[in-house]
Amino acid sequence: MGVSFRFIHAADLHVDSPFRGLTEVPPHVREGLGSSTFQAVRHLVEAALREAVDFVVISGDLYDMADRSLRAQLSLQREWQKLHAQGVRLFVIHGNHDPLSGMQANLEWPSSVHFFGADAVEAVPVYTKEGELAAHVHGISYGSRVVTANLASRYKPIADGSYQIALLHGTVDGHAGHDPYAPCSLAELIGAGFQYWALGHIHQRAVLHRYPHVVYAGNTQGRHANETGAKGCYLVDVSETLETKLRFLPLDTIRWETLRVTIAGVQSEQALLHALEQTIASAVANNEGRSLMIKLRLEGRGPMHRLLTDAVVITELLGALRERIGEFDVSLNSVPGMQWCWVHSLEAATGAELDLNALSVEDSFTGELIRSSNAAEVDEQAMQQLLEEALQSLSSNARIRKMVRAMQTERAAGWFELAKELAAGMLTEESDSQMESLPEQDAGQGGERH
Ligand SMILES: [Mn+2]
Repeated sequence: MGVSFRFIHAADLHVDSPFRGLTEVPPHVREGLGSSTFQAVRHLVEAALREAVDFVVISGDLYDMADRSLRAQLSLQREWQKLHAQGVRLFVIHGNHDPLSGMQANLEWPSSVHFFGADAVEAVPVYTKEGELAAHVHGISYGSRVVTANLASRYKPIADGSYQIALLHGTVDGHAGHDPYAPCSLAELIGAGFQYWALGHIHQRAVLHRYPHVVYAGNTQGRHANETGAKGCYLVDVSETLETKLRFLPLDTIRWETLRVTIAGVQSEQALLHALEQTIASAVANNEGRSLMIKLRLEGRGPMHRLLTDAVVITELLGALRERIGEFDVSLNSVPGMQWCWVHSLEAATGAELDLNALSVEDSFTGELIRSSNAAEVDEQAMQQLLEEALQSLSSNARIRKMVRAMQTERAAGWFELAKELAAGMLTEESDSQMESLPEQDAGQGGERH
């Protein structure tokens, strides 16, 4: 029999992340974003004390930059002192964003904080507040930014019946869109003899396996439009029989969301604006009191499509929405430090009203286009060839070529579908407008097929 204990697993705090590339952001939003990664750490410590955990583990990337900002270091020092004062131990490994080689201020850290070194995997016993041996925490930090070696294979459990926790900053089974640092396989982690792999590096939280547990805590605060949804840490309860229970605790102050709005059935600008506002209002109401960074994405097919292909219209619509959000709930946006929402972008991925099925049987150029694209969609080689031909004019620039290639593998099918609809839409619209300009008797003849 072991002892029951409770700990928090967090990772990827990225304290003092800069929020670049956001234009036209009002001061309260800019300030909110700037302090959000700091706020998440305060929430982490509050949660640890509120939930009376025995210890906390953090699996790398505490700082956003290898050369840590002084503000970030002082903030963490202050927060860790609160844990120390309550007898809560903290175990830290550093990751690719904050390797040990980075510039660090000469600060005194509370003695209860354990920073793992980069030379070897170290195992540290950890005790409950009552002084019983609860677990061993194993870890190794990144010495420099790029670690391509398999670190997981260096972890060896201590077979004394205590719970074995391994802190690792790395990539399990490869992960699209992430630097493949410290790569390892899930099978390898499962077979290593540990009860809990506390992982960091991938910012989307995920429980990859239970018994043994292999867990990404995800980051504590979303940092851009692609890090959507609630962000936080896992509260882990271990029973005397080593039963392990996880509970997600949100720590974020600002949430990034993509809200999809369909234009199907929307007949006017007024109705479109109304639909967008309704979507925003309900997202705000369902956001657990957090501030909201919103990307609006218009989708579907409908009569408003043609209007939305005009970039000026999109810009004006976005501007109008930003103004109206400020008005439709004054209490939401005017009190400093209170919950707010901001639409950081509006994009239209809409289509004209088309009946692709009906068009595909037409004996016309449009029909032929749809038929051949339908055929290519199920034939990867044909699709690749068409894409390569289409993108040839871009391939003279090495950087663009590289970028296109990287995107191509992931998105080819999506692009193709989009291109088909776009082309069919353009052709249909063109023939519509030609029809309008033709004298009636000519339009009516239509005997010859092209
Ligand atoms: Mn990270």
